Amino acid sequence: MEEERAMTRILYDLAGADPARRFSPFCWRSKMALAHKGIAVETVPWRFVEKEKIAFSGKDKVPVLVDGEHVVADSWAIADYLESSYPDLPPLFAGPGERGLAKFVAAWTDSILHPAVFCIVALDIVDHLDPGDRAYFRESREARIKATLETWSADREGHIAALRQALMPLRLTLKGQDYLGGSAPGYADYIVFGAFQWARCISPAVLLAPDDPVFAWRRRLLDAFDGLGGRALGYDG
Ligand SMILES: N[C@@H](CCC(=O)N[C@@H](CS)C(=O)NCC(=O)O)C(=O)O
Repeated sequence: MEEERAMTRILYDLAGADPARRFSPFCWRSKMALAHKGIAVETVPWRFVEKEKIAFSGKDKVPVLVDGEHVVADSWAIADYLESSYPDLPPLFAGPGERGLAKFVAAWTDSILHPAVFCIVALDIVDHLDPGDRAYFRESREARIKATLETWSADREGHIAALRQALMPLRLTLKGQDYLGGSAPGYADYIVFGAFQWARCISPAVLLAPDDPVFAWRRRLLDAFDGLGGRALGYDG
């Protein structure tokens, strides 16, 4: 670990059994934000039970960014850190107003979108986890949802229909503009995109219909930054 930290810039990034399978929605926010700014980073695969590996950050969750002397945990804190430390690189927020609105987007994503995606992909996550992570993931998530993952994720088709319904505000917005911030992508887009990357990297479920404006928006973001998202190990759904 000391060796890893001695290197310039590192992002601890949740991985499955295959270290190339990087499925954390929060880590995707940070990876897209770093790419948006054109900041190179080495990502280090991290598993749920490897708490001691990131204990130096004071947190038990990823993403954790180590940038030279600076250690920043939490995706929102990382976005703020990047904005304030690299003000000359392309901004993640067009201004303080857009940053404020992005807080709403994060709250909507965390409270509505993530639960809607989780009930579709929960069992696929278990299937792709490192064996050492499986019991921890199941116990911690079942305690949180107060149900078994199997009960929670029964009726996948019904959950996909409910997700598509929940996406209506996003769909209506993206009917009239290419990105949430207008004509160019910004941090609000990466927040929402992280949820779709979570699903795409871990589950063969098809979340979006090809004629949905959300589908075209996701395609644009999959192709951004030389296909950073699109090239990631995952499925085509
Ligand atoms: N608010 C945090 C949430 C980060 C988070 O929940 N990360 C998950 C991976 S997607 C995690 O590390 N979980 C560890 C655990 O559940 O023990 C952020 O925005 O970075």
